Amino acid sequence: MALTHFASSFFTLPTLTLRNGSYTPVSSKNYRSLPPKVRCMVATEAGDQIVRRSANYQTSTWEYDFVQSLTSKYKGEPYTARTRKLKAEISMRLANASKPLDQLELIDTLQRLGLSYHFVDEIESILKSLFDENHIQNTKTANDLYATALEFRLLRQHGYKVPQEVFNQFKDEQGNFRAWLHDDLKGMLYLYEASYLLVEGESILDDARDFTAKNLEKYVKKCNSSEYLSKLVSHALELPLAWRMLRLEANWFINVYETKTDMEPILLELAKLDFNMVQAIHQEDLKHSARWWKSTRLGEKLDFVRDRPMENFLWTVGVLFEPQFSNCRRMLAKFASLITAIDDVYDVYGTLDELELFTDAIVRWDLNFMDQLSHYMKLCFLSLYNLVNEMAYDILKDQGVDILPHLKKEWAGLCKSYLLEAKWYYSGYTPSFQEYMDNAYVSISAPVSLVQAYFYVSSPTAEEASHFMEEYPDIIRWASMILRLADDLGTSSDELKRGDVSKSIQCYMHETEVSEEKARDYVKNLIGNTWKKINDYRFTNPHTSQTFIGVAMNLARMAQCMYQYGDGHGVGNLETKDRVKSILIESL
Ligand code: 0FV
Ligand code: MN
Ligand code: MN
Ligand code: MN
Ligand code: MN
Repeated sequence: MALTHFASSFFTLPTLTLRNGSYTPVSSKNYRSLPPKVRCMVATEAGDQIVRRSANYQTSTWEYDFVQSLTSKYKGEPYTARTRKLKAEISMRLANASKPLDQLELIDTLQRLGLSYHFVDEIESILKSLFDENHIQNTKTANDLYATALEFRLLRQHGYKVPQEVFNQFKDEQGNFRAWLHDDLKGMLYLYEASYLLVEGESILDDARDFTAKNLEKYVKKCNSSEYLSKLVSHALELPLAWRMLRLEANWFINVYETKTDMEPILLELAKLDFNMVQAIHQEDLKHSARWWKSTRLGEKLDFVRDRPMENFLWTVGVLFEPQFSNCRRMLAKFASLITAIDDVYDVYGTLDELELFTDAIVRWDLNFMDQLSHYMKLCFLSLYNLVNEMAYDILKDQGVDILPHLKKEWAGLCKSYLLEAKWYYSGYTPSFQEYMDNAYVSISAPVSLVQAYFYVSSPTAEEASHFMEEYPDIIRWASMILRLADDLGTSSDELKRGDVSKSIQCYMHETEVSEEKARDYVKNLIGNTWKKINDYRFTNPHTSQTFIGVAMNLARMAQCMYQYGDGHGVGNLETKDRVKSILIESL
């Protein structure tokens, strides 16, 4: 094997056109002089051996038989009867609470316990009337930071844009938050959580976040960490409520709420019962999608790919957990397993020639093209072809809409973005940060996943579906960017070691010549700024399906969860194992 076997065409410029305009090379500075650690080459003459890279991924931690053996007793009567009774009692409490603050506290607790999806209409009507009447601000709770921040957060979470100026009353003449607030721990915690509902340019909330974070950190250092409020504070500083994966948060909060001195047993009982009943549904969805993945035999025949049906299913629970979305969860989990495998084909195993042929086959969506593919690529192609068609058939029979053209377009887009990265890799090219992101928000597979989820959760007519695809709402891009950036923070160090394209951090370092630490800070900052755009999207697009907006936000949350402690997806670290256990295996 010699480097000369590298076809010179590897070093020609990529020619693909991106979704957002055409590709332009920057300068020779953007090219490596030699290919990186070369462990992969293409056979240019008969008899040449193809040496491929390997990611050395560990085998799955979860045995197939173990997954299939999961069962739960929390099904059917008498659990549903008990749930109905508890729900009715809590509805009464929501309606009869005498003060607005009592109602708000109850709503907050229901949300944190993962129960608010049972009380959507009641909560909406309470918040609407609070917003219309401006209750808290007009009453003597006005100078209560805790009450003001709680109301602000709940209203913003539900799409009401309360002005940030409600917090001006807590500032002095110089515009600083008043000194006495330092002693109001609860108020500061609630202001901190509220500040994450900000949109671009809201400097009062930016200041509020910095001010409260600084003071809460001081407090945490000297507090008794076993107290209820202290637990909430440490938890919030780790990751704010607005960015947390809902099911994991509910599971955590139920356990903490149980230790609260004045907790309400009826809320705790329903929370546990509901969590367990929903978990029973998740287990069936998990078993279904794991059976499908096993039946493709891709994990076994393509031994270089990540075989992660459990982790892939966890993603889908992060995206939508409610019982009625079983079909969507099952389909998204199957796709996630396939996407994870195909991503490894492009990033690790495939030769550039193979990848070009595969991309071509997907773009053409043509079975006749299959005989051009090598054996392992035929497996990938046909399983993907069948799954996409299965999904299109699902929607056609259930909703009467033919979405196959939309799905084909998304998949062509994803594969083209994968191929462009592969070309960058083989030509030793480092794109500018912007050029990288314009492609990488697609190559993280979030747009494909969100578009697919959209057809399930919004049940659009043919016209609505076409309109959606033409408009391609910005929130798809913002959520996808967060997934991409969080993934790069968690995975790019290993990716570069094994030989992969420069990711956001490296592109930024290359472009601006800053340290890795600075580049990572930049990326983290960008995640925060992208959340501001998502928040704004909700206020300015009241006609977009709220369920779909929730799905997009949940994908961003799930990304921050999965990569919170490094590569929770590919490596299957201890944190992911614990999360899988508490969400999918152990009942409360
Ligand atoms: C990430 O892997 C990966 F496989 C993802 C995000 C797919 C599963 C999840 C969903 C479909 C939501 P990796 O870090 O290798 O991805 P890149 O794009 O960096 O190669
Ligand atoms: Mn990739
Ligand atoms: Mn990859
Ligand atoms: Mn790659
Ligand atoms: Mn990655």
